[in-house]
Formats: sequence, C-alpha cells, structure tokens
Amino acid sequence: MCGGHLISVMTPEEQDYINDKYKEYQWIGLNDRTIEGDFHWSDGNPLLYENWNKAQPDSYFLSGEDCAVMVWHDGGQWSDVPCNYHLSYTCKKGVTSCGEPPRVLHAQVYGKKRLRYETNSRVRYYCEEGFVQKLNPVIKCLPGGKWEEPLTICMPTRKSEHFVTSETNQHEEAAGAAAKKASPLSWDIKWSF
Ligand SMILES: [Ca+2]
Repeated sequence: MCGGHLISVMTPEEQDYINDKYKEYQWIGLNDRTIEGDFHWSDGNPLLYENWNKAQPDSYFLSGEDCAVMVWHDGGQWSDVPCNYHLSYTCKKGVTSCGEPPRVLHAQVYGKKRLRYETNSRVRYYCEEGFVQKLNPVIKCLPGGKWEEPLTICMPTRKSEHFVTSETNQHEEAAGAAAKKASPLSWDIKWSF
C-alpha cells in the first residue's frame, strides 16, 4: 500500500509517538482476517503490546470487524472496525534489507535472485536433482539486514550417515550463534493522509 506495511505498534513509546504526531483516526496493521479473534500484525511482528479501548475488540458489526484503528481522541486506544472504512493510515518501513540469501550446499532458491530483500521477506530452498531435502527450507530476512541461518540440508539420495551427522551439528551451532547476534529494530516512520 505504501512501500511498507501498516504500522505495528510494539511499545507504549511508539504508540504515543504516532498518536501525538498526527491527530486523526488511522489504520494500524493489526487484524484478525485469518482467524477471527486472533489479532496479528501485518508486518509479521509478534504481538508484544496491546492498547485496546475498553470493551474492544468487540466485532460489533455482523459483517465483521477484522481491522484495527487508532482512535486519536481516546488517547490513541484501538478499536476493531470493518476493514472497508476510509481512514488515514501510517506505515512503517524497514530501513534495512538483506542481500543474497546464504548458499546452501546443493540447494537453490525459488524465484528470481534479487540483490536486495525487504525485511521479513522469506525465501525457500530446494535441492538439486539427486538430493533430498531435510529440515526447514524457509529462511527470513531479519530486521538488521541478516538472513536467518538456513537449517535445511540436501542429502544425496544415496544414504551416507557420516554426512548427515556432521551437517546437522554444524547447522545447529550456526543457528545458535545467529540468534545471539540479533540486532535491535530500526524503523523509518512514514506519514500519509
Ligand atoms: Ca469494534
């Protein structure tokens, strides 16, 4: 919609910043379009903070209220409303991106290779002919510009026990190290109305 995602509100500070900046109803990225009652952020961020108005979300209209709006005159508290309302919105755009996905032995990535991948985008590996895929083939571009460490391995269709053991250990260690190095989020906030 705006070269990013509708805003996700992760902290009370972020909530106040957005609500003080622009006095207007505005869409936030929270919605329960997939599973009724299970609200999540459209940019993939985890739900770490909530600021619902009292008695909200209430799914008041029979047609459904799957989207969430920040109600500026109520201290910016949130209400669920039908998604087809015409309201202002605020987007959040990752200022970092990832480069080419890491190489995995005997594996390729689906889709055309790109030089730049937006934060939270995902790629899926597949194995070359003659190899069988094991473990999770999907990795995500993390905030901070680093790819998740690939866990997937491509095993030759001929069985080789030694190969399997050493590859598995190596990937587990790498994944652990990557988790420790996770960087803080950095965002560029864009306004639109
Ligand atoms: Ca409502």
